Amino acid sequence: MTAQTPVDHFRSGELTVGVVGLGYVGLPLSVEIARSGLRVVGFDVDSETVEGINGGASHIDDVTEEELASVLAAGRLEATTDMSRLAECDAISISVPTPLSKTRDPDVSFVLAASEAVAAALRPGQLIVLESTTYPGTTREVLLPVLERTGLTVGKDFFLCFSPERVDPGNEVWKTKNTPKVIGGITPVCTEAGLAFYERFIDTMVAVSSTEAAEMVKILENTFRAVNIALVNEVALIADRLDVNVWEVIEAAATKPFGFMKFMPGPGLGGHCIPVDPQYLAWKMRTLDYRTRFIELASEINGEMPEFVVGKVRAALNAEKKAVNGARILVLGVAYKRDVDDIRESPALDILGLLTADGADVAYHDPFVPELAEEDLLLSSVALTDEALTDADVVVIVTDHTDVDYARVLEQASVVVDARNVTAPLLKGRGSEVGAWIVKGGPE
Ligand code: SAJ
Repeated sequence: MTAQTPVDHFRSGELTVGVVGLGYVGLPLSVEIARSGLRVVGFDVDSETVEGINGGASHIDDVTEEELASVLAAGRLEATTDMSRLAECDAISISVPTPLSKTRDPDVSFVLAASEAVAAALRPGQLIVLESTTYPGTTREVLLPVLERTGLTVGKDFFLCFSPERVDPGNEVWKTKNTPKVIGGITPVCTEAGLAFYERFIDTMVAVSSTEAAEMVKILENTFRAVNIALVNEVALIADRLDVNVWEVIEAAATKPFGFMKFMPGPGLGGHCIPVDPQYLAWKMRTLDYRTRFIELASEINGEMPEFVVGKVRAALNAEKKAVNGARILVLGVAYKRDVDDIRESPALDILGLLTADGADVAYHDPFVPELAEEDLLLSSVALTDEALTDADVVVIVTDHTDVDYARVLEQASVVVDARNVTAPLLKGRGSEVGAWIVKGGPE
């Protein structure tokens, strides 16, 4: 019987796994690991989250209460705020937030706090994997020094990898287990240990040569989206000046069966991933005296879209000889994208702010967002009654939630601005409003 190597231990040994951060990444990951037969201790600083999970309540839509109940009943998952229990864990995955600070710089304070907690409990043989999206270099420059202050040596006493989370909340097809997962270690044996561990519950693992490569993979994936969304937003600004229907043009271009990938213009770029991740790379490159021009340009163009939509509202009111000042404006949808309740970086907040600044009397309806309490926006979602629609001088569709009756909106409202072209199927064949942004009322 050959002696067990550390890698063998991760491949087939009895393991206790720690997952730090029980959000949209950590909780699905915890359940997946527990379902593979391993014991999981979930760590979170929020005691309500911890109590909720231990009580069988899932705060993450992608984890059903049945899935949670089954691993709790099997005794393979428990949540705690006691970070000292990290010492019990053979493998530790860190998926804590990596937001932007107020000055739009990376805020790695959550990663640092997690690293300190892991270091305090670090013992020989442990595998540590950072999953939070961050700039290339974070694992080696931020995590590694904190862990090596213990006197233990990476690649010998403990193993350290980066493996980007690829969770797409609400995606019914691609889930934690079946989405290919990239991983890169500080040393080759770190990568081997990471692969051996994740292969126990992830269908497809993709090894790369370093933590920097793995960090860069995720940033590329989301920068790709931000830049391509900015491209179609600029095409929208161009088409508007040429009086061309941008939505028609993109749908027709998308019939090309190769060499084209469809992105759609909209009111701007929202969410906690796509607007944020590229800025992590831009910041890192500024420290190396390099300007990431595509990222900056994409941010500039995506950032122009809220004002472009407000310009359409202004034009629609102007056609009725009305000013924005004092106008009653109803915004439909404030979440950052369809059928989610997340308002982080949502362009709707910019649009509401711009209209309010111009003196408009704004209201919003969003079935997923009952209350808004952002800086100087204190609003509650109004019921989408006929009266709410007829009373408004302009109704602006900013987020195209599925369960809104857009036919009724078109029927009841006198002026409609559609920033998502969601009304197109209803307007087909009824004249030029399709794809005009101002789809009812407005300039002749
Ligand atoms: N958006 C457009 N036009 C598009 C696509 C998106 O304006 O063609 C806007 C959305 O309305 C939203 C923002 O961009 O405001 C981001 O949209 P997104 O579709 O990229 O959705 P996210 O932020 O939920 O991105 C996540 C990402 N997942 C992770 O980073 C783990 C991304 O990698 C996924 O590809 C994406 O979900 C997805 O496919 O939905």
